[in-house]
Amino acid sequence: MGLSASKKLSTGLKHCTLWKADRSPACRAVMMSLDAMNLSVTEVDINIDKEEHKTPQMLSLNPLQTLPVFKDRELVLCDSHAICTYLAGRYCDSGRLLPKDPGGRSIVDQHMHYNSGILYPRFRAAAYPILYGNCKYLNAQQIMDIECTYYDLECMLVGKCWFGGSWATLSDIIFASSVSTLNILVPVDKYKFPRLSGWLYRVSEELFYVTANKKGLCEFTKRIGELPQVQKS
Ligand SMILES: N[C@@H](CCC(=O)N[C@@H](CS)C(=O)NCC(=O)O)C(=O)O
Repeated sequence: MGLSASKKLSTGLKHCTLWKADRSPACRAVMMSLDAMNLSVTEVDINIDKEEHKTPQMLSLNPLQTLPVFKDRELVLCDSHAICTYLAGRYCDSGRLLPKDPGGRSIVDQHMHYNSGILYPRFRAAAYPILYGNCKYLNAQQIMDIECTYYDLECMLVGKCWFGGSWATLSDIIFASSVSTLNILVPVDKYKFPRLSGWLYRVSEELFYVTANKKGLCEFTKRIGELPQVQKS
């Protein structure tokens, strides 16, 4: 990687607050976006296991009882994709993470819809029964559904190193949070999915991944690992 894994001096947005839990992939997407844009906000850690996301204060911000929650003065946003695009549009001039041209922008939107509509629900279906129920393993259907998404992503990467094109954009950040987490449940097979596995390696070398994804991913892995061995059948 070459660069130090410590955070660079960032632009502080003192009027912005992020309520988050590091083990949540949706929260890590926002945290990586902030680091990639070299922005910092007030961060409040919420313990999901203690149901701190369901307190009256949190419910008044987000009745959906999910994290992340982001506040910029009067504006409250409760979806990681919306938060990431808001931050890029409002506080990042370069257009590098979120292209300014409508075509490039809609490619990122397309990836976000895929993440929100396909990838995340499959993560939830596989992980929640283990995290919050008595389930101790993934069933064959859950594994197949996750591998189908790996296949989709493998196809999206034909002829490309990054999902958006020549460099990492918000598409890669959003997918990095989901795929690195799914990879704990169903490892990305480098023979079946060589492009996806190469991309996961490449994105894991990015500074934003090191500073904002690794710790929470370890927490998630530990939480899953506290349970008896996850069986793949
Ligand atoms: N579409 C939402 C999903 C948010 C979501 O479901 N967050 C999870 C954590 S990854 C959550 O807060 N779950 C609450 C719970 O586990 O009770 C987003 O991208 O922000």
